[in-house]
This record gives sequence, structure tokens and C-alpha cells, in this order.
Amino acid sequence: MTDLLRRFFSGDRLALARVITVIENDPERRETLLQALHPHTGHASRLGLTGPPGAGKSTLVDRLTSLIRRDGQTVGIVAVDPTSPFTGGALLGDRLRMQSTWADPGVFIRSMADRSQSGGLASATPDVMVALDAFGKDTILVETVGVGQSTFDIANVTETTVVVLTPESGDSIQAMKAGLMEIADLLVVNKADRDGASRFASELRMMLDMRQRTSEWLPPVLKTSARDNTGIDDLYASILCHRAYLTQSRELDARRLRQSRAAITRAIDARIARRIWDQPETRPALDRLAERVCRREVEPYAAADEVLRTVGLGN
Ligand SMILES: Nc1nc2c(ncn2[C@@H]2O[C@H](COP(=O)(O)OP(=O)(O)OP(=O)(O)O)[C@@H](O)[C@H]2O)c(=O)[nH]1
Ligand SMILES: [Mg+2]
Repeated sequence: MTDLLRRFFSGDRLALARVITVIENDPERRETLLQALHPHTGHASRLGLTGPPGAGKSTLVDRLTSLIRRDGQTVGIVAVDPTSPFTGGALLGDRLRMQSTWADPGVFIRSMADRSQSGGLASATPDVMVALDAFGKDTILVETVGVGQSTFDIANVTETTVVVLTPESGDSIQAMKAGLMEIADLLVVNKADRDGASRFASELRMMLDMRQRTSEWLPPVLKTSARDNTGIDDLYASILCHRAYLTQSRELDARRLRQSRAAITRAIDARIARRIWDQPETRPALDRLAERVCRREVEPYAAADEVLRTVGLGN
């Protein structure tokens, strides 16, 4: 075992931070590390919070973390910030909003910018969660902004997904209603200190009732004020209740199997992408074809086929 891994498994937080950095930035060493970590995973409970920008996800994560810590559990947090990819603003912002837990040695927080082209989770997030799990964190909290397509990813890496909305979400919910309702195990109307929270919560309940149920679990709609620290106990109780439901109904096994499948799919996609982009011929072919697409001589899909043919993958 390398010295880094030895320190990692002895519980050294600096080694954990280093391992995560390698996972995020070093494709060559990433896989060796993940191979070593994988047998040590599968113990953590994984909880996701998703919702529109500014809904109060980070503040809620902070409040929930305090409760989880009170239960004697250790916590790992991954916050994906889509807004400030280059400035480090993510780190400073979340440090402010998660101030009550930042200094706690039982809590490890990683903020990361969303550098991925699509999808709400930065592409390294699932692998960063592997590191937190292998390190021995009891609970892993993932925060991600959910809009449109991106919301679908989070349910593939967590057991329980909490969708966080606010009384003002009323309009925007129309646009992303279907997707968010699909993945929500729990719905939260945060900022319930503002007007309209109860009405919005009732509307959400009605929408849930009208939806065709695919499982025994009816997602509860809860009201919280992360700012005033109200409703958080109920939220935590509901999260534990959902976890118990998953275990009893055997849905936990089904979800984990689905997630393992998703993990392989991600790995295949990454492999194929790398195989294509690592070839020296790829980028010159891309440049050449871009001009022809621009001149309307070639259509982009046909151009893609041609690029793939140059690296032996075309049909
Ligand atoms: N009035 C009120 N304000 C809140 C509440 N919860 C959070 N806020 C405020 O809302 C703003 C956004 O809170 P965050 O916790 O950063 O929200 P977020 O969803 O993590 O935001 P992004 O990560 O940027 O999408 C902050 O100014 C919080 O202080 C609440 O319950 N009531
Ligand atoms: Mg946040």
C-alpha cells in the first residue's frame, strides 16, 4: 500500500483531502486509488439535497449535519457549485453558510465547481463519495443545484433525495415539475418564514397525490426555515423514516443495484471518451471538420461519424 493510502486508512484528514484532489485532477492515478478504495465502501448512508439556486440547500445541510453529529455519526459533505467555477467562490461561500460545522473534526466538507459539460453533478462527485465512504464517514451529504436534466444524476448516487424548494419556487416548479417529482423522496418548502409556504406545500401535496405511484412510499412535504432552525427535526425524522422504509421494503437493494449499473455506465462513457480524445488524430480532424460544418458542407452528426472513423470507432 502506498504511504498516502496508509495515512488515509489510519484516519488522516489531510490524506483524505489529498486523495480527493487526486481523484478530481489526476486521471492517471485516479483509477489505481479507486480500485484500492472500493472494497472499503458500502457502509455510508448517502443523502442528496437538490433544488433551485439559493433555495437554502447549504444552510439546510449545515442544520442537518448538526443533528446527525448529535447522533454520534460522522459526516462527509460534497457541495457542487455551478456558479463560480474558477474563483474559489464556492469554497468561501459554503464556508460561511456551513459555519456551525466547518470546524468540527467529525465533518469533512468538499466544495467543488461543476466543470462538467452537462449534468448537475461535477463528474468527479461519485468518485469523491467513494473516498468519503472508504474513509469511514457514516453519512454523506451531497448538495447540487437541480435544474432540468441535471437533477436526474443525484438519485443515482444517493439513497434518499430531498428536493428543496421555496415559497417563490411556485412558477419555476412548473418547468421542472416532472423531473423533480420523479426523484423526490422528500419535498421541502424551505424559507417557510416567508409568505405562501403553506399554500405552496398544499399545492405540492396535491401534485403528488395526482401522480401515479410507483412505490409504497408517498413523499412527505415538509416546511422548514433553515434560517430560523425550525422544522429541521421533522425533516431529519422523515429522512430516517425513509431510510427504514428502504431497508424494510428491500428497495435499498434494488436502488444499489441500479446505482452499480449507473456506475459502470459512467465508467464506460469515460473510457470511450478518453479513448477518442487521447488519440492524436482526433483534434486535427475536429478542426478540419468544424470549418466544413461552418460552410454547411457537412452536417455535425456526419462529421462526428468521420471523426470516429479516424480513431477506428466509426461505422
Ligand atoms: N428567509 C430565509 N432565508 C434563508 C433560509 N435558508 C437560507 N436562507 C438564505 O438564503 C440564501 C441562500 O442560502 P443557501 O443555503 O446558500 O442556498 P443554496 O441553495 O445552498 O444556494 P446555492 O448553493 O447557491 O444554490 C442565504 O442568504 C441564506 O441565508 C430560510 O429558511 N429563510
Ligand atoms: Mg449552496
